[in-house]
Amino acid sequence: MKRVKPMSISFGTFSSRFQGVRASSMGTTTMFRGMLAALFLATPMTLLGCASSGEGDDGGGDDTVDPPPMGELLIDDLDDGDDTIADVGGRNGVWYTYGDTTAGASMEPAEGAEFKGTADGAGGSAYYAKFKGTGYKEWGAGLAFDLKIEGEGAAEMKKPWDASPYKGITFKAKGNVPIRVGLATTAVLTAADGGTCVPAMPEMDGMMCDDSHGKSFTLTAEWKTYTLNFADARQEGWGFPVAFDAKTLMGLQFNIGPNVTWEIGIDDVGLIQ
Ligand SMILES: [Ca+2]
Repeated sequence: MKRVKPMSISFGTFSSRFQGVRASSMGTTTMFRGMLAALFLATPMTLLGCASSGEGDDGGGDDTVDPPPMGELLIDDLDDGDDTIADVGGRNGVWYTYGDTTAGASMEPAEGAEFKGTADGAGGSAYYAKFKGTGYKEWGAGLAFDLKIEGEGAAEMKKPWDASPYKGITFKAKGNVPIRVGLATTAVLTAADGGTCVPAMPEMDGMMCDDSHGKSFTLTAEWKTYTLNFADARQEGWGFPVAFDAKTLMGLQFNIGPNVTWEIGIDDVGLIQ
């Protein structure tokens, strides 16, 4: 509880909570709420904007809608409307949402509810992942999916998926707030989430774990294609520092900061070579 979160981070979501399979793990971390609230109040929007520049991120101003990732590169285009990512390349995880414990806060899809795609996706496609909410004041909320699940029922386990043959990820997005896209790996996740991170203080539920590598993106009202190269993914800096290891990718997170009313859309998530 002595660590100091640096102010130079790009987007201060502590929401890198990677919940259990099908969002069954509700043990939300609530520490640092005051610290994080203060951080967000102190984080100027200009910083958020600057954090998303460079190397073709933010779509590069291209207004056209790119085709969805094809073949083995497709992680999910949502177009089957269900909560499972595309059954390609041994990937079979599910979409879910999570948020902090602020009383009165709400989001849709609700935490713990089965995720469903929303009609009218990017590029005229059938469905996309719509995520909206309001009232979260601690660290915010997130939309995420696991990449690989083995076993069923009580034996379900999240497993790493080897993304090292690829350069990064791509996705289409629109929305009214910045998001931080996190690449959760085993080194930052606790055992409860399929990882190897050991909390500094076990009674504090994940302290200094869950600081996923990632990057912030500023969205617009129109669908745009964004990319996140693995080489550009950074931890926010408040957790145990670890090297990014694409061999142990567990899932992707689309995180929303606190104190915003948001509505975002995600579609056509894939890998880039
Ligand atoms: Ca779609």
